[in-house]
Amino acid sequence: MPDTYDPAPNDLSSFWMPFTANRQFKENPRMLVGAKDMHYDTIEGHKILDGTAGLWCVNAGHARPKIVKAVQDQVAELDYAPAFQMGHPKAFELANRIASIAPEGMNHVFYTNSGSESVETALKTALAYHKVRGDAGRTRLIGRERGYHGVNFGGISVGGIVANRKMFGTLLSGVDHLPHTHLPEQNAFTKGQPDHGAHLADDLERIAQLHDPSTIAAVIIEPVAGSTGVLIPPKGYLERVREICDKYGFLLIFDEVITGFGRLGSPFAADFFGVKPDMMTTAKGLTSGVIPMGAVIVSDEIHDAFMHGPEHLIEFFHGYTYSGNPVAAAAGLGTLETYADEGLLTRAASLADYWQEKLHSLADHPHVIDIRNIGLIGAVELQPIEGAPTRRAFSAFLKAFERGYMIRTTGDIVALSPPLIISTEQIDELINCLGEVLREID
Ligand code: PXG
Repeated sequence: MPDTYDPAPNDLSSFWMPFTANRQFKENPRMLVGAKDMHYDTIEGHKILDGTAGLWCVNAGHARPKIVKAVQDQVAELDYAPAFQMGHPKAFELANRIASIAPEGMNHVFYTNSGSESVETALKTALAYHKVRGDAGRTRLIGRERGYHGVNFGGISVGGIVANRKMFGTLLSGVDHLPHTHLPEQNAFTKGQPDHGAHLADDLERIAQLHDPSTIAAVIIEPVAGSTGVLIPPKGYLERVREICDKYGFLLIFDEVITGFGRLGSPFAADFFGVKPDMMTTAKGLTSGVIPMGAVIVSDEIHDAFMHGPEHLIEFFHGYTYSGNPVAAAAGLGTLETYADEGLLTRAASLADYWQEKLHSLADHPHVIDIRNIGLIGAVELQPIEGAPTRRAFSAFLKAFERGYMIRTTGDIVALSPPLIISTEQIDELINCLGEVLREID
């Protein structure tokens, strides 16, 4: 480190920030310099209650001792090992542990470094799976309107968030989309899964007939759509999607980047809803956000289909320099151990009723047009200001931050997803703050 190193940056211009209003931020930066358990520390010395688990990832809370120690020890012991044609024990150990909490028959793990890479990996695995089985005509991929599957080309092609797609040309070909499931007229203010909307899954039948079922490789959906503003699957919807996939031989990919690792009160949304996909994409909670890491959890059937041919040959031409990186694997092991020690993968189930009641107490507050919740996820949708969409929610975000609370907004929706260690008193604090902010903003 040079002698002149200054830990407080005094020039913000070089860092082009992701998904950020750069000019506005740099005029008035919100700088975090520390974190412990449920709180961040700002550079000004204020404490901020983390109502969003960072970006839906810090499920174990911040700076948890076992994770910190696992990372510190690992970086000193084995910092990096080549990921191709070489191994190190912790990547195998972590894969076994992931398989042990995954649904039955999903015992294989392909490592990535992010949710976006998990999605690309799952889509490529689906295409290659059909090809190695001699069904190479299955090349189409089906996503869903308002879906978020990261920011790489496959992910934005099957994704359905217009702003994330419209700048980037023609995207992947051979993609179609199911309709989203947001039906505010019928379902507004539903607690948990809405009653109406299972029929929207039948659109997959129409898509199947339109393209011919034998051309479709896979369907990818978020069991609970997060990024778009928390859309909860209507009762019976996921079951119906699974049924249609089975009928025609489509692989079903659950994008569990947000729902994986305890967010709903079970290890995965697949467990929560009792619907088993063929692959699950994960990231975020796998390492509680500490070190970038993702994993695609794959059914035995898919994995085994690749294990043919001469044994000296590479079975799948895919992988990343950092697939199963030792420090990330150690972070994953420390994280899973913390989840197990503290029962965090099921803790949201015991908090869900309390969370739901508190959240829905905001129903009569100004600007609120819908409230949605499931597990430890909540969304409060606000009436947009006419001619200035997103402004109302963004001012709620700024006001909450001033008061010491981190919330997240997308469009005019406030999304909440606190670390799974949150106490009931902290839930009260967070929701009370949001209530006050809603009364205060225009
Ligand atoms: N799939 C899903 C379902 C996600 O939610 C990704 C893929 C991509 O993950 P990476 O690790 O490449 O970012 C995500 C990410 C928000 C928010 O505020 C959501 C995400 C990321 C950042 C912010 O809703 N989801």
